[in-house]
Amino acid sequence: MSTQNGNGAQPVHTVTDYDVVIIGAGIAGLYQLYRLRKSGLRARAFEAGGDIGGTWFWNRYPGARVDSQSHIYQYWFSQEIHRDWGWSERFCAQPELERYLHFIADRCQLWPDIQLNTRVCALRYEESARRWHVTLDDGEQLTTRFVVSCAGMLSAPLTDLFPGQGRFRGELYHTARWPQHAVTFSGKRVGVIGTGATGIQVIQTIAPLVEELKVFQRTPQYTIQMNNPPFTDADRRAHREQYWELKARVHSTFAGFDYDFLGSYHALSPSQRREIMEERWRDGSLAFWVGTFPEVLLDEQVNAEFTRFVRDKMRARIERPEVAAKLIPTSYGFGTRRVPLETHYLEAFNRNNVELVDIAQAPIQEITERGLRTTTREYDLDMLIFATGFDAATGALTRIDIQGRGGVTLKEKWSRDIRTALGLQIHGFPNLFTTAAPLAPSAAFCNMTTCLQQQVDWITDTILFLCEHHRQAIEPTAEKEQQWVEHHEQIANSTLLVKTDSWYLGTNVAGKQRRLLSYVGGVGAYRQVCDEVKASGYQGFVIS
Ligand code: NA7
Repeated sequence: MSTQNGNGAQPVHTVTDYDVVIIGAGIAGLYQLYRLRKSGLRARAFEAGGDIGGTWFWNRYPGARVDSQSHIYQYWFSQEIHRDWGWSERFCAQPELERYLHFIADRCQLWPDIQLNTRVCALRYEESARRWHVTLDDGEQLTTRFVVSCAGMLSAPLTDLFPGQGRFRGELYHTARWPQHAVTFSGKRVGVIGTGATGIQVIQTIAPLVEELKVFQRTPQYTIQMNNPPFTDADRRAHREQYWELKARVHSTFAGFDYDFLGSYHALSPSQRREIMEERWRDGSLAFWVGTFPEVLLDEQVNAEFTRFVRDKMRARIERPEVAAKLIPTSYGFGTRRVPLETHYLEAFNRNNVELVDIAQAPIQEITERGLRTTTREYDLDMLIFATGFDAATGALTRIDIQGRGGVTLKEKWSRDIRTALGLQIHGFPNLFTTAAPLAPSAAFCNMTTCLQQQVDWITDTILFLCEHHRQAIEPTAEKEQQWVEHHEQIANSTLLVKTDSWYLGTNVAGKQRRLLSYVGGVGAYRQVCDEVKASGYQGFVIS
C-alpha cells in the first residue's frame, strides 16, 4: 500500500496550470484521474479528506457498509486488475472498500497526482482566456482549462441543525465526519438522531455495545433484511469468469445493478407475482425494490401491495406492537424513499436498552449541556450521533464559490432552479463537467460505481474530442438544458417518488427547491442519450 496517505508526505507540485483539475479523489475522482492521465493530459485531483476514498473515507462510522453487491460495486476498466481483487462478502463493509480504493490507487500509480487535505474553495471562469481560476483552501491559485467535479452526491453533511449544539459536554459526531480514532461505546448512554440508511447501520451495530440507546426518529423507514453471506473462492472465481458479461450488463439495467425489472406486474397471475415477491425478498438485496416490477414505482395499487407485504415482514420481527406502530411507516408507500438494507435493525428495538423516541410527535428543541431536549422531556446522554444526512447532489457544488460566465454563481442559479444538461454540464459554466450532479441517475437512483464510470467515460471522451479538434470550450445551450429539465420532469412526475418527501426531492434541506434530484428514466436509457449526444457531434452544445 502506498505511504502517501493522509499522514504521509505529499508529493511536491510546482505546476500551477493544468489541463484538468479534478475535485475529489473518491470513486469518480480516481477513475477520472486514471482516464485523463492515460490520455496524456495534465490532470490533478484535489481531495479535502486526509485520504482517498470519498464516501468511503468520510463515512467510517460503526456498521458502514455498501447496499450494492460488492462484486457489482466496482471498477470495470481493467480485467487484469479485476482479476487481482476478490471480495470477502456479498455486501462488504467500509474498511474493505477503503482497502479496494487504495489497491486501485496503488496499481494505477495515481498517488503522485492526488493532493490530499486540500479543499477547492472557489472557481472563477475567465471568458476571454477560456480558463478556470481555481482557489484552494491554503490560498494557492491555479488555472486550468477544464474542471471535473467528482465531489460526490452525498458529501455535504447536514451538521448544524439544532440550537445549543456547542454546549453539549459529551461526545458529538456526525456519521459523515466520523473520526479516525477509535470511539468506545461500552457503558455509555448514546443518542442517535436519524433513521435513514446511515442511522440504521449505526443503530443495529451499536445497540448491543452501549449501556442505553435512544433513537430519535422523525420518519420511519421501510427496510429490507440484508442477506450477506461470505463469498467463497468459487464465488470469486465465478465473478472473474463473468467479467465481460457483468461489465456490459450493469450499464443496461434500470438501476445499474446486475438485476433488472422482471417484466410487467400486470402480465402475471397473482400467484406468479407473489412467488416473485417472495423470491426477491429472500434474495435480501435491493432487487426487491428495483428488480421486480416497474409498476412498484408507478402504480398506486401495485405499490400498495408491495407496501402491505413489507409491513407484514417487518411486523413479524418486532416484539412490541406499540414499537411496531412507530417503526413501520404508514404515511407513504414502499420504495418512494431510498430503501435501506439492514441486519438486526428491527430486532434492536426488542432489546431492553434501546428506546425509540418519536420526534415527529415531540420534536427536538435544543441540544443541552447534558443531552437533548424535545418538546416533552430532556434526555441525558454521553454521546450524540447525528445521522442526519446530506444536502444531496447540489450541496457539494454550492458549497464551492463557482462563478461562471458573466460572474453568475452556480449557487444563485440553483437557488432559483436546479438544472443541468444530462447532469453533465450546466449552461453558463463552460468546461465545467459534473459527476453525481442533479438530473442524472448518478444523483441517487443508481448503483453509484456504474453511473460514475459511465459519466467519467463521457466526460473524458468529450475533453479528448475538444483536444483532437483544437477547440477550446464546450457548454450546453440554454435550450438543451431546458429540454433536459422538461424531459426529466416528465419522467419524474410519472413516478410515485415525487409524492413522498425525502432527500431525493431535496425536502430535507430548508429552502431547497422541491425537484427529484435523480434522473429516473433508467441507467440504460440515460447512457443511450449520452452516447447519442456524443455521436451527433454534441448537438445542443456550443463548441468554440
Ligand atoms: P438520510 O436518508 O437523509 O437520513 C437522515 C435522517 O436524519 C432521517 O431520518 C431524517 O429524518 C433525520 N433528520 C434530518 N434532519 C433532522 C432534523 N432536523 N430533526 C430530526 N431528524 C432529522 O441520510 P443518510 O445518511 O441516512 O442516508 C443518505 C444516503 O446515503 C442513503 O439514502 C444511501 O443512499 C446512502 P426525515 O426522514 O428527514 O424525517
